[in-house]
Amino acid sequence: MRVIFDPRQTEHAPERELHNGAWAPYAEVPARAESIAALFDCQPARDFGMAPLEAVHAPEYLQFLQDAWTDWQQTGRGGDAIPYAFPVRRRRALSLERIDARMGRHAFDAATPIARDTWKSAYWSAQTALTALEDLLTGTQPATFALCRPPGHHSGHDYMGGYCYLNSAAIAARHALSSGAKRVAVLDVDYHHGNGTQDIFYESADVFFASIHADPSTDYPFYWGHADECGAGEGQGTTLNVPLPRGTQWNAYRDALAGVVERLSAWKPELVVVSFGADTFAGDPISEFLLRTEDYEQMAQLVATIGVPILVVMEGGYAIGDLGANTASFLAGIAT
Ligand code: Q9C
Ligand code: ZN
Repeated sequence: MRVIFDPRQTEHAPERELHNGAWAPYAEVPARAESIAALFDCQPARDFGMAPLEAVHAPEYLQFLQDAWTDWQQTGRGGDAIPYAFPVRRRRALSLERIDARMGRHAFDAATPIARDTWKSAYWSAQTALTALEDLLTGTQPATFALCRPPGHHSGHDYMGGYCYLNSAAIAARHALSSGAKRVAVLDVDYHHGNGTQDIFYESADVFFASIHADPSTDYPFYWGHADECGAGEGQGTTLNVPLPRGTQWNAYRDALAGVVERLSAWKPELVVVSFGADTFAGDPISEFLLRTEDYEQMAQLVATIGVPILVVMEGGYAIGDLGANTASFLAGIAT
């Protein structure tokens, strides 16, 4: 399997996050990516520039991500920039200058700090996905792996959240369309619903977004990912959400995935982008599904039955001691 990993992605290192209302060490640490990279012969990212990012994210949001840490430092506070006040829906779309207001305007949670090197790492995370996409489209292999960090699937058109700043999977999917693909599927198997990706493609007929995730009635991100969210406008019917209860094991997960794979196969995508999170693992410290290492190989084999090229993009997974083995298990199943 061709694996793209850019070491600049490990420079992003926030100190702490607000986890269930209390300060906790930041779970999305550089060692996550390093523990996976150590198992493969990785190639660095190539630079596709800003245009593919601008095709997904608002220019003002991209500028905000580049400015936020410096602007925050200029208040004299030190530490990571953390949003704490949010414009609730129905407020006017005010465009305020103060960094505190800009933080809230571009975030949906307080769990996603901006540290000194956040922009650099997020930029190279997106470029990692673009590089793996190009290698997939120009090569002969059935799949490539973008070892992205920070993750992306909670990030929307103009917002960050859930450890995500730039939506690398969405950026790759849209770049595939601009490179000539007509129908691209994004299959999100992270424990958490991929709300950012869903929002980005909610009204798009050329991208099918399907997600299996913890029921948002009980789990983050709460306000997206319910089974009745099916897309809108031209995208009506091209969003599919399958929420599963806490405690889900492989047998029930497999049945849900089989149904999703059937729907995707019937839609006939030319390419599948898999948002792969290993936080469905039984030992994950922040999640409540019960998959085992060997289940990931079977999961991938089922996904591979769709029979089209597959770009695997790394999302979450926080059991660092098992993350490499779980990811390798998935990649083994994709390639066989
Ligand atoms: N107890 C990804 O896996 N923590 N992001 C919320 C819930 C944020 C997870 C607190 C979890 C984000 C990419
Ligand atoms: Zn997750």
